[in-house]
Order: sequence, then C-alpha cells, then structure tokens
Amino acid sequence: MARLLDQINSPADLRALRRDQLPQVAQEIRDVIIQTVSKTGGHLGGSLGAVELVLSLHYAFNTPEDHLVWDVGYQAYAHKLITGRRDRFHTLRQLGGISGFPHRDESPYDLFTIGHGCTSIGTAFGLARARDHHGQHHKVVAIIGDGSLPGGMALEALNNAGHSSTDFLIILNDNKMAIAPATGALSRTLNRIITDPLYNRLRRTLEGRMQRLPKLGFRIVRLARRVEEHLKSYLTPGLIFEELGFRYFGPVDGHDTDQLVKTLSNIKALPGPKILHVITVKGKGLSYAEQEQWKYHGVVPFDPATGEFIKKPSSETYTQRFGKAVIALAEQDPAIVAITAAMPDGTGLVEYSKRFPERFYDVGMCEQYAVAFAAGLAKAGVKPIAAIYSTFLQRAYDQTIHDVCIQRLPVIFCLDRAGLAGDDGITHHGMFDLAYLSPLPNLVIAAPKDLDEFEAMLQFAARHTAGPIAIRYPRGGVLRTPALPIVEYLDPKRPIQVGQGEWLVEGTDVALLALGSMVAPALEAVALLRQEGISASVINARWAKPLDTGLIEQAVQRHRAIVTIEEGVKRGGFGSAVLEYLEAQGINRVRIRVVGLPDRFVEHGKRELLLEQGGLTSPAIAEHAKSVLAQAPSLSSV
Ligand SMILES: Cc1ncc(C[n+]2csc(CCOP(=O)(O)OP(=O)(O)O)c2C)c(N)n1
Repeated sequence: MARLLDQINSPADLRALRRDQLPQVAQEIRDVIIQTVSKTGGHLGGSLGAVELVLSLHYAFNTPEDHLVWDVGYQAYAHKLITGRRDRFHTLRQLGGISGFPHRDESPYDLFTIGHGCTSIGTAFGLARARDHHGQHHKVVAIIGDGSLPGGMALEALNNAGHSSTDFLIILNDNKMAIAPATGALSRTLNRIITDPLYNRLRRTLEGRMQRLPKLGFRIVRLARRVEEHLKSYLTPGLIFEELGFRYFGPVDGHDTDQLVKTLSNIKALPGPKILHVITVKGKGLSYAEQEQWKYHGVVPFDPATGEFIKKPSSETYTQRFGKAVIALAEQDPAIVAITAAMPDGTGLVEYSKRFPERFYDVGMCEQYAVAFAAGLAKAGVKPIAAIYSTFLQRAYDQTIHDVCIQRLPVIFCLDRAGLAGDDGITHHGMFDLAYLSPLPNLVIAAPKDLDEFEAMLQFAARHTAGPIAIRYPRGGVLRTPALPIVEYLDPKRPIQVGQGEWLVEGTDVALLALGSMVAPALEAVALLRQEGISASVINARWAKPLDTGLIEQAVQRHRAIVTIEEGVKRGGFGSAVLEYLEAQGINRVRIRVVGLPDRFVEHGKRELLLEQGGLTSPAIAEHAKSVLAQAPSLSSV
C-alpha cells in the first residue's frame, strides 16, 4: 500500500488529508523513526511519544505562518519528516546531515536552533509580543515537556506571559519523564492531576453539577460559584496555571489525533494565554521503549526487532570512572554529596544514587538552582559535587560567579562532555567552559590526561577547601588513534597540586603544551615528528588555571617553539592565558602557536570526525609543530 507519508512534502499536504487518516500517518512516521534511529542512534523515546502531537499541531494550525516553538527539540523528528526533510532524514545526526534537533538553517519551520531545555515559553512569548507589536494575527505555540517546565527560564516566562492578555498557547507535553523520571513538587502536582481517580471523579461530578446550576436562583448561583471557587483550589487540575493567568485545558490523550485536533481547533480561537496539558507516553508504539523509557531515551544503533543495542567495544569512559570514583569518595568522606540537574545517567551517577540515596540530589533540569543549592550546601560544611555537562553549566554562569566564586565556596564542578560532544551538535559541544570559567577569580580549573589522573584529581578536589574547583573532561575515554604509535613517556605520577603540571616527554625543538584530552594526541604527535627528525617535548598542563608558570618558563628556555593545545575555543582559553602570561613577563624569544577551536559554532557529527575537522588530531598537531618551527629563529640566534 502506498504510504500517505510519501505524499506529505509540507504541512499543507498533511492538512489536505482527512482527519481520520492521521493515525495511519502517525504509524508510518513511527516506522521511519524506528528504522532510522536504529541505524543512526538518536533520541528515540521522546520523538516516538510526540508523533500524534506533532501531526495534530500542524493539522490544526496553519504552519509556517502560525509558529510552533519546540523545547529541547529532539521530540520534533516527526516535525522534520513532514516539513520537507523526509528524503534527508536518514542522515540524522551525521556529519553534513540533518541535525537531531530543530535547526534554523535547515527549515523555515524551525524557528530556533535549540538543544537546551526550558527555553520555548520565553522565546515563543517574545514572538507573540512581536506579532502584536506588528499588528499581525498568526498564532504562536510553545511546546514544553514536564521535565523542562520546572527550569527557572520556563517559570520566569510563565510568570511574565500569564500576566499579559496576549494570545499565546503552551502545550505541556507531559510523559512523567525527563530523561530519568521527572522529580520535584511540580512533577508531583502534574502527576496528581493525571492519576488520582478520586480527584478526577470529583472534578467530573463537580463540573456536571456546576453546569446545571444556572437554572437555580441568582443568590444560590452566586453562592455556588463561591463554593466552586473554593473547591476549585482543591479540585481544579490546572489551578496552578490558572492562578498564573493561563486558561488551563486538559489533561487530554496525546495519542488521540481526533481529540487533539478538535481541542486545538477549539482553543486556538480563544483569546489570551492558554495552556493545554497533553498526556503522552515516552517510547509510544515500541514495546521495549515504552517499558524501559529511561534506557530508550537516547540510544546508540540497535536491533529494531529486539531493542538490543549494537555496541562497539569501547574502553572505559570518563563518565564511568566518575561513577566509580564518586562512590569511593562518598565512602571515605561522609560530607560528600552529589547533585545532578536531571542527568543521573549521563553524568554517571546512577549507581551512586542507589548507594547513597540520602546524599544524592536530582534537582530537575535546573542548573542555575543546582549551583546555588551547591553553594548553600558548601557554606554549611557539606561537600557538593555538582556534576553538570560543560554545555549546561553555561546556564548557571551567574550562580557560578555570584554564589560560588565570590563566596570562595568549595563546590566541586565536574564538567563532563567538555570539548566536542559529537552527534548532538551545535548546542551541546562543551567548547566554551575554559573561556567562560578562566576569568573567574578563586576558581581553579583542572583537566586530566587520562582516567587515573582524573580519579586523582577528584580525590584532590575533595580535599581542596580553599575555594571552588572545576574538573573538565571529555565525552568517551582517552583519545587514541589505534593506527598510530604513542611514544614512551615518563609517568612521574606527581601528586596533584594546584597549578602543577608534569613533563611527560623530553625533547629539544618544540614543546607541546597540552591540556586534558589533548595530551594523548600530543604524545602521538611526538612519534610522528620523530619520524621526521624533529624532537618534541610533551607537557601535561593539568591546570588551565592557575597555570604552571614554572613549567612554561622551562619550556621557553629549552625550545624554539611552543604549541599549546586544548579542546575548546582558542579565544579566552588555555593557550590565550599562556600568551598573556608570556606577554606580561616580556618573554618573546620563542614562537608560539595556539591550537584550539576557532571562533565559530561547530555542527553535529561523530566526535572523531569533528576533532579531525577542528584540527585536534595528532597529525594536525604535528603539522602545527612543524609549521611553527619553520617560523622560529634557529637555536644559535636565540
Ligand atoms: C538546560 C538543559 N539541561 C539539561 C539538558 C539535558 N536534557 C535533555 S532532554 C532532558 C529531559 C527533557 O524532559 P522533557 O522536557 O520532559 O522532554 P521529554 O523527553 O520527556 O519529551 C534533559 C535533562 C538539556 N537539554 N538542557
């Protein structure tokens, strides 16, 4: 049978179908998502759960004139499939292919390039106010998940939007899950709305009674209305939203396209700010993904028949080592606690959370709060480990400065996915942390060259009480190019001390001053350079701040050139701090090359390919060393 999906090149084609054909389109889309993601990997559960919602929204609204604004955005795979990207969908998350998130350069239907959560209500409300400003009349809809709703940005936007009379619709896509089960009081309230049978029965009864009341006398009606108002505070499901100024509708079944389209068509005509509470099932339509929603949130390639992941053998990752090390730390030191902002799995804290449930805080997708909360804990003598991806700590910049660094509080920031994150792409790369953290007084920043050093740094961090410490480490494990040799290097196992690096390879021509993940490629580069008769040193910087100025000066004295290497943007990063130091000391006798990422955003693709594109591989480092040496004065002239 010909697929309906094949006729849909834009939402207008979808709207040309009969409403009763939408379930078939939904099924066809599900099949494509499952087949594609089983090959490419990607976000399975959330995207399967939102298929009917996507179709109903495009069916009931006149997109793209009407605006749909997604939150986080991987829920929008179905949206991609009906907005002209069906033919490219197989390239999902691949280098040069389509993004796993809405992306403004991909389609006029993607208003924003997104990937971080809690943004949609704010940006959509801005669009709605701009529409009013221009005297236009299109509709604006923000879609947000229950996991993202508790984020400060979302609540701030609710506060502002509910105070207005602006025509604006929020769809609350409630599947009771963030990546892990959603946490917090808001989640409990939403849950009560959906699940409590007594509550729902009473609500229906009350609604029925109220509808019959106008037949009674005026005073009774008025009294009844007062009683209703009073009871409402206990019985109206969306009272929390009503109190904020929104008209609340729902909850409705998010997989019933018929009901959804009717409801959306009805409420879109109503003025003012509105919220429609839609209940969906993460992983809908794929039994194993429905049953193990956490596991199938984001997946590597898998066998669609069984759900079994096709895993390539891989060495231990930093995340795994963090998971083990943090348990060991907690065993040794009862003051240690761990905090995650809705990412227990991604940060490696699942085992820890089982072992130490009383010393584990999943605060929801609320990085700003996570950091402020950590500050409070640290102030009172608890030792918080705030495990936050590098990219998501961006959200909590002011809290890091104001609540932690100014107060000199010993918060331990563990920044996973520092550097190029890979297939999640432009919004997820942790390429700015060195630049945004380096200027902060009182903060020290470490970056391990390998897993053992990482563990030693964690141990050190637990003893470091002088102020905050950030440890940044990359996705995956130590970067090795299997085909390339690595040189023998000294492993002095110098104990970790603030601002002390280590000299790993002694050379004479050029010094490779590498930070964290770039130490292993630098060691490989030494082997490549030796093949060309060039003798290179490798210094493991260990600290981006403070710099090991003693080692830097020795490097200057013994070589004609220095190459600094970091997995982050060059501007404001480690190499730039080295340059500033040398400039301040008036040292200009060596040539310096700063290797890092240029001043532009990086799209999605496999991490290895992106590192290659960014010139952060051992051959590229060797090339830099050769070219900077070619510019350097000969030894006799220095
Ligand atoms: C600011 C920020 N912090 C953390 C994340 C990582 N993250 C991605 S999705 C997600 C949970 C999303 O839950 P929800 O909004 O309910 O969406 P669902 O997958 O349930 O549709 C989290 C924590 C993120 N994208 N942005």
